[in-house]
Amino acid sequence: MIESLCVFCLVLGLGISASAKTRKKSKNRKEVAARKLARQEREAAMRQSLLLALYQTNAVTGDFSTNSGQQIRVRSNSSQLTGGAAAELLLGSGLESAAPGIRPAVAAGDLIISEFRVRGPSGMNDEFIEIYNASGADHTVAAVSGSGYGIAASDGVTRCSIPNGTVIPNRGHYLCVNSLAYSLASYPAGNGTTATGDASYTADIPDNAGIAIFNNNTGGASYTLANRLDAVGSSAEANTLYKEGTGYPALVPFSIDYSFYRDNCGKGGSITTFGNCTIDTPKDTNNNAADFIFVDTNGTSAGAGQRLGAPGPENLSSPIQRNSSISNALLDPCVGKASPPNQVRDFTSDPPNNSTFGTLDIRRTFTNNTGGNVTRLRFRVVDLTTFPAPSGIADLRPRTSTSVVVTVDRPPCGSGTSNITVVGTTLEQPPSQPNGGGFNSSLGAGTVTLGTPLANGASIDLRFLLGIQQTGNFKFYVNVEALP
Ligand SMILES: [Ca+2]
Ligand SMILES: [Ca+2]
Repeated sequence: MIESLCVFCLVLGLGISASAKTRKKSKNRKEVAARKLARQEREAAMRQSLLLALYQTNAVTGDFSTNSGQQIRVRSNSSQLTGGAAAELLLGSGLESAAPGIRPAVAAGDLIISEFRVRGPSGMNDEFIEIYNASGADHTVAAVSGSGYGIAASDGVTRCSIPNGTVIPNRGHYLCVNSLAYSLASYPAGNGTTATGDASYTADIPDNAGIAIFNNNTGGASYTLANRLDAVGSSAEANTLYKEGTGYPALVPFSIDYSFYRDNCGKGGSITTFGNCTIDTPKDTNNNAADFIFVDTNGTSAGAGQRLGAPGPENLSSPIQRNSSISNALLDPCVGKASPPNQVRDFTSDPPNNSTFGTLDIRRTFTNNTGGNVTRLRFRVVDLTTFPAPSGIADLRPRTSTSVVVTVDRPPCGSGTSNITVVGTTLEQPPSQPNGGGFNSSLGAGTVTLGTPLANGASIDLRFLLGIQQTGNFKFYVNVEALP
């Protein structure tokens, strides 16, 4: 069962021409390498410009026919959404209550590397490694040897240790960062906390090098396959201990705001694959190339797939996926899901806000069924149509919205209406997302706080505002992340 919320589906066509790569030789290798990097970064910048330019030049597509399922037809030249089955907000089934079992020892796959990068806008040391508890229960760290679990790069050098006794909640995270240049420490996390490292290091991890987590931090001969919990590395990594399968496609080392994160929808980050997500937790088939999705905030082509998205590092304080205990319903159950006020199509062009063809505004009512207060609530985009969407597929850009008052009819239908406030959601930054959000971006419901929690059984009306850079069929799935 999938716990993702499908919030929708839109259009314009973008053709990104593959940039030609020129290769020049020089006698001085160092100089060549430096120049190559500079050229690659220029090209990355050009791609960004191209992306922006295309916003201006795309022609509006007319009426789009749709398939069934999650897709919705959008008429870009009229004020009406056309028929088609509206997308569902799907809530999950119960991964919520993990059996409180005692595990004899940590096993491979219990703790996995769920997201990482080894370079960023602040350079080669702008790195983080996020660990996820996939064991199905809260996990108390108890190393086989040494003082904790070790997170090491393929040079065999331990970068971070997770100390014995540390409790990582079921589906919770632990964050290891390079303190020299990690640039996402201000990304929102829990109540008043941000995505600072739970542990840190200073030794650079080379581009495309592998990383692994072990059941000990003794290192040396104790870093073996038998002691390994998980690994991720590129196809350029020679040491198979530090990757699974042949590895993710090696990256051209641009200093961009990128990350690799584990697919938690089941479509491999495909922009064009419609239909419900098939999973809602990080995928680990022990094949890095199939499990990880590359994203960056400019939709750059760096060798491992191209899609607009954002890093989203999570630490011990970050909210945890609770799809199954926070339900959602139509804002106005008396009308269809694709009709106002549940879904509003605004055709006002607003290029500076990544909404050249207007916006799609999706409103839903969320109810806290966790059994206690919710003090932090946000939504992570696990699947959507976005840049670079081919013609006929919408290019959506999740963006920050403010609260609006709307009129709703609520059961018993037809017996009178009322005005309610639909609370806006905030695209969480950093990372700066000047092109709007994308895959793995998060949208926070800022009115839910420690001081103003959402009580058990209580509901909140929220909206998701999506800029439209190209019209067409669309999809939009999110995971609910919350804290008690
Ligand atoms: Ca690095
Ligand atoms: Ca694995």
